[in-house]
Amino acid sequence: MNIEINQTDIEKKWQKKWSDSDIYKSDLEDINNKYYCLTMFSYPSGDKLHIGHWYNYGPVDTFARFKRMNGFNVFQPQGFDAFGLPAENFAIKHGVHPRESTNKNISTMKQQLNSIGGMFNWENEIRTCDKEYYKWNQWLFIQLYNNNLAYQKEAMVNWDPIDQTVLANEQVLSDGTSDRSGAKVIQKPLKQWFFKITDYAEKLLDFKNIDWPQKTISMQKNWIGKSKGASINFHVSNLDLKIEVFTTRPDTLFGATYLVLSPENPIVEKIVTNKCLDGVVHYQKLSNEQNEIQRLDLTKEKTGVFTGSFAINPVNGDKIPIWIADYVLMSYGTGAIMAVPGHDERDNEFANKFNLPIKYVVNSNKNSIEEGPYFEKGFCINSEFLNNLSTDKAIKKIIFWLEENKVGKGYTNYRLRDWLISRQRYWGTPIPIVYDPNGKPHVIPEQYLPWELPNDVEYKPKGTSPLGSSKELIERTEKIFGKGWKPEIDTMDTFVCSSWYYLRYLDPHNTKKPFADDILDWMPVDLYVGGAEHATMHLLYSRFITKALKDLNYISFDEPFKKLIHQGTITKDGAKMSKSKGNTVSPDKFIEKYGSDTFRIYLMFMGPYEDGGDWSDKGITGISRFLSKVVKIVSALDKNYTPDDKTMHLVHKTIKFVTNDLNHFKFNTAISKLMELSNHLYKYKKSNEFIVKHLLLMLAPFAPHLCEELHEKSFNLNDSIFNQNWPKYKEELTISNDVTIAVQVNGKLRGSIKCKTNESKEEVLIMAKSLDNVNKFLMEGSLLKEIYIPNKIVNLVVKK
Ligand code: ANZ
Repeated sequence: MNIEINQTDIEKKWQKKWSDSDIYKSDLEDINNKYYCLTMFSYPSGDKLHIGHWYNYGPVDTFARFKRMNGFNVFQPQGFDAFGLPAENFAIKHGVHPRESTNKNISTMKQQLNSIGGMFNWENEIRTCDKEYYKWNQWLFIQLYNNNLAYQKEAMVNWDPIDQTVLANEQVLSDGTSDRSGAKVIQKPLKQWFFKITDYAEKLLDFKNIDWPQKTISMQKNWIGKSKGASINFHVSNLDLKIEVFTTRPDTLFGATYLVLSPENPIVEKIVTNKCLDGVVHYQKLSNEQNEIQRLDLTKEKTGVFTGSFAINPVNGDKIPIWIADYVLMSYGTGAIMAVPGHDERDNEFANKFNLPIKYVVNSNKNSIEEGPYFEKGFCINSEFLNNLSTDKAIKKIIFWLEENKVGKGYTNYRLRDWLISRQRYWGTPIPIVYDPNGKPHVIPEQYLPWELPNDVEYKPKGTSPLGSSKELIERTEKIFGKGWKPEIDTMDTFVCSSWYYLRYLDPHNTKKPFADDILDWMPVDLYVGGAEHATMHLLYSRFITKALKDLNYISFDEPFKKLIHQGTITKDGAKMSKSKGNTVSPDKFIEKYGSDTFRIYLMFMGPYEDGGDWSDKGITGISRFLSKVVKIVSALDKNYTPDDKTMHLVHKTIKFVTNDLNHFKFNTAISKLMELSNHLYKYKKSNEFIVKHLLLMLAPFAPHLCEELHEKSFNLNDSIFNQNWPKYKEELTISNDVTIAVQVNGKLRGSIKCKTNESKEEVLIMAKSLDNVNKFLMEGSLLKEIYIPNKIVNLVVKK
């Protein structure tokens, strides 16, 4: 049988057949062997999918197919994270309504996703910009609001002057620029909505029940930034006021020689003396022009001014000056510190610059009299009842003392900030809040959901929220709530949409609830695959929302993603492939030329999946040749042919390795094993049903179209190869039957013999002795000793 393959034709044929026959529709009622396999959904922002997207979806689909063939009921949905800035900016640039451009982009992307030949559950597709979806974002907001997990406050925010919007801290890069527009981010006070993720700081530090990359766990831990220490109250001299500081080193309290407040701390106004007022106001203005990242820059020269007031150190009654300085942040701890210039580097620099007193209260050695700047843990000196105690012991003792004297307490601080969800942009979920004529916010009753995004909006950014320009929205609000009522005009951060979408995928058409209770047996997601850049935002928000929904009794699990894998980054000439850099490579022309299967395998063959690699199309013809060989092997099917032992051994060994590799997401090594097998089989120019069947079954998850076609042609079955079971191997057959044994005479190699593994010693010795080159020594001398190391070496000791 000579099989000819036209890759384009078979791709079309099978994509249609798969879609018509619904073979990939998962039975969501059946949770036995459920496998929820999820890739992060994509932004329909630009025009097309690039190789990076393919690298996410192709290999994961291979894994999903492998799971299916192993008897799992796989659910692999797709959808679109369709709200947000990229879509809106695209729309503004091309002069069309975001909905129109978003839907257009989605249909292009869907077509491309289909060309992968993925086993996707399109019947469960979601688009976050559809009101059927965002209605439930609003529902989520309301549940959080009603349970004190959503609140409004005025806050200094990161303002992006190009995109004209507020950014979350996570969206500001370390050089103080926006990660999207590249603009220099400035600070601006605004009334904003927040989700109270900080209530979950401690719970979010528990990673016990999830299998995630260690690096991502560390990044979340650092982001949450737990610090244990104490809060200490200092009375302001001559005023009925106290200043609370947070310190991780309360053991150094005897060395606190001045206090520093953050310039924005509201206490500053109350304590600043007339004489110092001008200097303080001027300094506050200067520090306001800088963002947190610049202020925390350790290499920056320290600046600050005296407030004119003094505080009392509670442990020794010392009167110490109160300064303000920009290295103290309002958003961390209490926005005030006790400065210990002997033992804190920043305070040391500051004290030296402004000639403030320095006291040494920690020493590296016990009982040493040496004094000087020392920035590590050690032993207390010059600290009365703490003297000679180690730092850790002294911390415990001073906290006890603080609590007993009611001037402070043990305190744990987290770096994590509440999640700012307000965006002053159009293309997002309207926040379900209206304001009464007195400006008091009220949550919109659920019966009015979805609270629709209006269409009559000037959506180009002008610095205020575009929803404010909608007549329809203002009229709608007054009609329902009464005259003088006003709608909230900010929209939600799109990370709200993605913080729970994995729940909605399971029940996307439910009009009564965000998700039905029984469908939740599908949670948590068994495998989640996506970029490592989401380590702190999306992946932390999702965990928070899951935990909050659990506490609100909507779900019964507290982690969304059981196992997490980050695909590596595909670079082009060393730089990350991305639309903004203009270095993307479109997969389309490769698919046209080589076919989708070849392209998918080529991507997976580039290197370890979690490493990614630099794109070059150099090796793609090699993959093409590999698949042509497979076609020839299948063409050579001869029912009467019996393969030799060596071939059988290799088939079993390959099944074993490929199964193991696929279980561990090692696509590249699995492919090389399949290549090795094909090269071997190709030499014989003949194959039988066993060989063809096993080769195709193993290759099917990698080359789904080709293997479906070859499977149909070879076996005339009217059943998909993906309804067949993954092949099993026999362990004993994976062990090779043949071994080569070295034969030595007096320790010198004289030849070798081939025999079966674990052949008897007698037989091996007979074979060894009969080698010409060995026999001649035996004839010339007398055999003294026979040494045999099983399956390895024969050594004959001969005396001349
Ligand atoms: C006195 C002291 C003595 C401190 C010493 C350190 C060493 P982490 O570990 O990052 O939590 N700090 C507290 N609040 C601050 C703020 N709002 N802005 C800037 N710095 C602040 O750091 C906690 C330490 O950072 C605190 O402990 C405080 O300095 C400073 F030998 O207090 B320490």
